[in-house]
Amino acid sequence: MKTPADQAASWLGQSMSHEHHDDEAVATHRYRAVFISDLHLGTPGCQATQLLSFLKASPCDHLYLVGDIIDGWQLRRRWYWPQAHNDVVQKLLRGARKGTRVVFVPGNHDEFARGFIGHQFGGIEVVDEAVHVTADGRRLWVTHGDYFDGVIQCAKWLAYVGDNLYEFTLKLNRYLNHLRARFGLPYWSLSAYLKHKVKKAVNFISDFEVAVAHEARRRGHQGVVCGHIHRAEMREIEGILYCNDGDWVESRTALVEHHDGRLELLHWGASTSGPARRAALQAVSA
Ligand SMILES: [Mn+2]
Repeated sequence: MKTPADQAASWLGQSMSHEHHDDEAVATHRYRAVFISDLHLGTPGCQATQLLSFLKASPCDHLYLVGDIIDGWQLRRRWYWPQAHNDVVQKLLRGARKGTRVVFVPGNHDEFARGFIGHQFGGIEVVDEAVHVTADGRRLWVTHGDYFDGVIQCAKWLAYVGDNLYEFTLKLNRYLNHLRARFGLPYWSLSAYLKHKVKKAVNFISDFEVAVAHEARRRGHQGVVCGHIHRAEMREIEGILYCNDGDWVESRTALVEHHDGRLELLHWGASTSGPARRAALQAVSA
């Protein structure tokens, strides 16, 4: 017969040997679904450490990787793959192994994966697009969004030029934030600010959003989840719920579905350090 001490020891042993011990310790929520995109793993801009802490704190039943997960464009030019990027991939694979349904919808930066539609990588399903049904029965069309980007579709070389300019802005951004951190100022995204200003001026964002929402309606869905333009958003466009889960280069945002079907756009802690801040999830929209 087991003594209480034996039972405690075996319970402790079990919990200690649990592979997710660390993860469970920081997990504050379990979501029904999590949507993330535009991680751009393989580039210095990717905020992999922050992403990893978000993933650890946000276990879920369905995880959608909505494109531009691994940046094949940048990797082809210059190989960049630090340990933190490995850790993210391993976390995703482990999630799939542990019962999370992980769905990968490739984007334009990881279009190499579009050659493997219908296949699985370690339990991660690769699909061209998906339909997610929320707990309250809404059908959300899941697509990266680059099919709506006229510039990228019509002239790929132009997109490459824009990409180089973007890389430069991100470099400047890292430098500025390094200085800001020294002076104790919080993180601030220069590139997000610039792009917001510039693209707003040419109405790119609103054109994109309306085009995506219209296509979702044409297909008979109640909403759409996309990424691509690195601008997190959740709003209704002519009766269609338009959701953009943002990115992990600038804004560190994710779309989550709670178990009652409620959708929420999350912005992962604005600071890069401090356990209290790390744990802080700020809802930017309900
Ligand atoms: Mn993209």
